[in-house]
Amino acid sequence: MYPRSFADSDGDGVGDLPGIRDRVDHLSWLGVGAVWLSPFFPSGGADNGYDVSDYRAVDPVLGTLADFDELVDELHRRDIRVIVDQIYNHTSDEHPWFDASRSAIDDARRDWYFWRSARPGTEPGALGAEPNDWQSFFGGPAWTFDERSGQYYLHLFHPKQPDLDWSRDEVRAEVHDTMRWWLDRGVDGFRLDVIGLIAKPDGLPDAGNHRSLIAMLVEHPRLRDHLRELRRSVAIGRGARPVLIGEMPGVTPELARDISDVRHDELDMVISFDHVQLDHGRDKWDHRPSVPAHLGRALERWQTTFGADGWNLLYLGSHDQPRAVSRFGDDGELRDRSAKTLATIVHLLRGTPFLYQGDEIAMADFPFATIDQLRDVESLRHAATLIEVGATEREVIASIRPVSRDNARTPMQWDAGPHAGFSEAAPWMEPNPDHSTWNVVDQLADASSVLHHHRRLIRFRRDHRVVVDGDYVPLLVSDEVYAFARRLGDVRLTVVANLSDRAVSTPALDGLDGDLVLGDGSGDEDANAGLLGPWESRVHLSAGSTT
Ligand code: ISL
Repeated sequence: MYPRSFADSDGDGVGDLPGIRDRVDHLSWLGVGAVWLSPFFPSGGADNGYDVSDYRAVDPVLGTLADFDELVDELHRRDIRVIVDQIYNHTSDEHPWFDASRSAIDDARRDWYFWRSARPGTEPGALGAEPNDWQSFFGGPAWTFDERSGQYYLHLFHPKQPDLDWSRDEVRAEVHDTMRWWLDRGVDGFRLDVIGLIAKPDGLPDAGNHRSLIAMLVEHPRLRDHLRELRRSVAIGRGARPVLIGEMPGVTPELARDISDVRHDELDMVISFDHVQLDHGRDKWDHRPSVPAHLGRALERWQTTFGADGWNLLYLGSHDQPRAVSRFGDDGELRDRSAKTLATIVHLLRGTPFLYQGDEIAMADFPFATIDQLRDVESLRHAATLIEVGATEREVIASIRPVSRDNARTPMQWDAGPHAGFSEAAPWMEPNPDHSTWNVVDQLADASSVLHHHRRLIRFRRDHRVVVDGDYVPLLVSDEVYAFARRLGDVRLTVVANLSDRAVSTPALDGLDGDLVLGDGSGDEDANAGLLGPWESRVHLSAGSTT
């Protein structure tokens, strides 16, 4: 969850930790096993908390450490585990380590970060004088010139997010220490922000382009050494093994499988990106509306590459992605159905499903119309770049709307009332006007809602070992249909999903004669067994002696 957008307890328009505590019933009713909290630490404010200025404190806007402890207790009382986000590829430029580092060339912390002089033969600070050709994720060079010391520092993200040098022993020791400190406070695991980017090749060679840069970093062998060392050092002397989830843009299914293979002692799960980049052209702004069949193919590729090894992390939405129902489904007429079918797939594949806040009620993309409705640094930087080359506001919005991270960050839609029940005051981002019909209260009252469907899926997983332990059996990926089975002993679970807005004939597949255990509530399955309605999905279980 994204704490700023989940629930506001003190009426300042920004979500906070006590707000989450007040809503723990929702999580517990739904049946979630763990929550991953996006950053709530003091920060430089450039990237909504992903630029940390103090790793061992709470941003006063979001609460206090006492609020955090209370939240952890409350979640633990409901058997919900707590995963905190840890951001160590970079700090904020306002972190005391960076203050020290930039204070003088001979400061003891100078080499905790990457400082380099201008390319030989160039004028320091001039265009093209950056030490190498690396580009930042948010656009523009990944280097910023520091007038005072006459050198550049590296930032793969915003200039206010300087990269830490993980080859320094002291840096890694600080990271391990801080993670142990959070474990001592009672957390159960970590989500490691862009951990795939921490190992920088010696000499920082040119990369050619952004894709090659990412590949060069994520494939760097030293990354795996860092991960093993981190696992050993944070887990040492503890009974329970903290879960480690690493975010890795550019990761291949083969690498993710190996890194998440328990025998290698690196990470438990890897956040991957293939399936959320299907609608990217040259880059994310070069948007190619997604073809649902491609989603089936991408998921299938990951499932079959993993086979029985490693462990997949399954997700369709996050705080960095547009809304799943808008991107992969149909947020018009078929919103309810497509959201249910997408959920059915994600919950029943092999791996651990991650559900992003609001997706449980099929929250959709925001109808952005003006630039001042945007908040995200990435969207705003892109808008500025377009305006510089003469784009109109309408053109800017058209480019940003289907892909902006802002889509995921609008306030959680609790009810149809003012501010969607998120806050008593005007929220930091405008709530989606559709909260009048798409909200938690209304869906709670309707047993056929998307919300109830998610709850049934979560229960189903708890009640049926085949969902957790079963093998993945590929069945069919066509332009409309994605079908797969899970098999454990003589139990077979068969999932068939129509990912299109047209009715199609039900494919002839083994397993469809099993009991229909989960439909999408559309009732089509009774009307015509030979057809799969638009976005309809069915789940059949042929139960043997073990379930
Ligand atoms: O969001 C993206 C593209 O729109 C990704 O490239 C994203 O920047 C990348 O996955 C890294 O994300 C993580 O680190 C960023 C932060 O802005 C994201 O919110 C976070 O999830 C920098 O810390």
